[in-house]
Amino acid sequence: MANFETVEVSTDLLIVGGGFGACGAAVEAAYWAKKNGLKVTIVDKAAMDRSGAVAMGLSAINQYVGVKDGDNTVEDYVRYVRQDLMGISREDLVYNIARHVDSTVHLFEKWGLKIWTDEEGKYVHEGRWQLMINGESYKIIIAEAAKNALADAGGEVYERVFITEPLVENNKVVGALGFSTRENKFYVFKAKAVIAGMGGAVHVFRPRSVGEGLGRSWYPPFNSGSSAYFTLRAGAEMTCQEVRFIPVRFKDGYGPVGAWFLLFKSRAISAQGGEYMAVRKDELQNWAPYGLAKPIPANLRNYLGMLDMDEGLGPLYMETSEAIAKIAEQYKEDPKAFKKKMKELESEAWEDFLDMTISQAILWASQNVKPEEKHSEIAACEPYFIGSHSGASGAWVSGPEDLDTPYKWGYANMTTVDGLFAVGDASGASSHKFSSGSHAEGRIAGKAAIKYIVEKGAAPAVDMAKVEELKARILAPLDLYEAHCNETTDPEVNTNYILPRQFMFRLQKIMDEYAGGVTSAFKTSKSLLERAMELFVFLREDSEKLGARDLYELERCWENIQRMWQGEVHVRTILFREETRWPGYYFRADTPKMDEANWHCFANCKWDPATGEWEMMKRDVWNIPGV
Ligand code: SFD
Ligand code: AMP
Repeated sequence: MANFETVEVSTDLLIVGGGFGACGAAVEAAYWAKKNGLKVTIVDKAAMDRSGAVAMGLSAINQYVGVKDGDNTVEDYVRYVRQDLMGISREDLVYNIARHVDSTVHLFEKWGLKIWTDEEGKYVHEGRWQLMINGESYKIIIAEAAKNALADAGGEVYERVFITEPLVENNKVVGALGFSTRENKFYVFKAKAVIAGMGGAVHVFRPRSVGEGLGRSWYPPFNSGSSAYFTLRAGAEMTCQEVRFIPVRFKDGYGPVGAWFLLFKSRAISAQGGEYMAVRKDELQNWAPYGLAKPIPANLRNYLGMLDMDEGLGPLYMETSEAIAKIAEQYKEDPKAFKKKMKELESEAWEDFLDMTISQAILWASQNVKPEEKHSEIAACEPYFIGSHSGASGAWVSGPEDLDTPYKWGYANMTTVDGLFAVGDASGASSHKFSSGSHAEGRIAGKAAIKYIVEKGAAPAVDMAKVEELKARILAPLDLYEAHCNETTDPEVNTNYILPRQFMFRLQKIMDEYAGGVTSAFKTSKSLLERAMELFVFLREDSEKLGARDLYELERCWENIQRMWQGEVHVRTILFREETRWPGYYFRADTPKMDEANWHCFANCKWDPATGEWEMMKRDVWNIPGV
């Protein structure tokens, strides 16, 4: 076996991941841990200052309810999420996050984040729920607060340690395993409770950009399905694994559209000039009641544009110049004021990208796009798994303790595995939490996890013989490569191992062609999905033959195994749900309609670590009474 030192770390609470959910968990858990003499440890595969989805920054905070200003109520937010997810959401979780999210945003401001304000000092809204920010350094600010809180409570931070397996004994989590991405060190974290916050997944589906553009995607290439893998392998029940997210974005640079649609009130049109949201309004009747209420769900907005593309009416364009001209029109009488407004709008347009998707600004510059003069192409991205945005996949977690919810078996945000909590993209059916809501959810889980440790936290009984076995399995790709690399002249071609890049291409081909990716126009069917399952048998078999040339490739191997699990659970769940509920995310051509009578429910599943068997199940949707 490759020679790796084993490093054992004992802690009370272990937080795996260092993104928005994890940072929220760290801040809150550190506070309660200090009061109770407990230790909190956080582990990120990257450097927390720039890790996860917000690495490049963001230009808006997408969840702010505005309770103190009387703008909205928490119940309004519950209705909004219900509507956007076509009726399928865990309203207890959405409610819990919504009632805490404003205080999280106020903390962000206190920690130094610049939220735009108007002349009266009020927050500038992008839309009803979104606030504009100067967010290039958003992640640094949030990570700094988490690190400060941990330092104050005597906690520990591990960066560049990649978490692979959960450690579970008798359905109780006792820690996690990982390895350093810089040195030959294998980590055994022993903990009384674990919070999973390792984001969502990208590159499960073949991305639009391949070859030299591989890695340019909307979702950050480094979130690889670790949360889904970790919770599934722990034996946790999962939910909404069929609900992928496909954002519409400025094409190829993946710049955000929210500011254009909501702040600038821009239209999107086909190459023929038709505004698909208006031209195809009648189609929305087929998706009643959700298609007929406002705002029209994100997937249905996508779907109307996709119908144009299917009919060969593409490309689709964002009418940026028209939108800018309309806003500036009111200053027309005063040439000086007009010029000033145009300059202001132009700079806002560029800042929107520079704050969060710099490559889109570079693409605009390289293609001579001036948004005030010329419209810009938009397109549906490849599918991603991001339960905190407008997707919903994640673990099935216990509801808030003080709410009369039917989904309650323990502490808030605890999965069905004792002591294992999930936040952000790792926790399912509570979409539209975004950066701020993920942080708020992290705070909720951080507090609950410490309570769990105080009340029930037993010393973790880690079976070191099992750890040794897992260590050998985790490091196996290095050994396999070493044993066979001299058998061929090109190390990329070998009958005894497969390198992670080729393995990823195989996974992506299956997902793209059979599970409704870009090249199959997001359409799939029972037969296609069943064929995907047949191909998965071979893929799973070959995952045991992954080879790694170095530490980086070892990480790539495990990232792709995690992607494979995310892909498989996705295929299984679309197969299970025999209807089409989220056209615009995926379309099951053999069951093309929404079936409220049979499928107004959650599609949940579970993998049994003892037997390796999968179980699929329906769970009822509960609406908060009176909401
Ligand atoms: O508008 C391991 N999001 C937006 N939210 C907003 O509030 N405003 C916006 O402007 C947003 N936009 C946006 C957004 C996301 C993306 C990808 C883009 C644009 C391009 C959503 C939020 O970013 C998202 O909701 C939160 O970040 C979710 O938080 P969390 O904690 O669930 O995930 P994370 O922040 O990505 O962090 C993941 C962490 O896990 C680490 N990690 N660590 C150890 N071992 C492993 N194996 C690991 N695997 C991953 C990561 O390093 C990271 O620290 S808009 O354009 O849509
Ligand atoms: P985006 O940049 O697309 O992620 O959007 C940012 C926020 O605005 C998210 O909360 C979206 O759900 C929302 N949003 C984007 N476009 C629209 C639209 N056309 N109508 C309603 N909400 C939107």
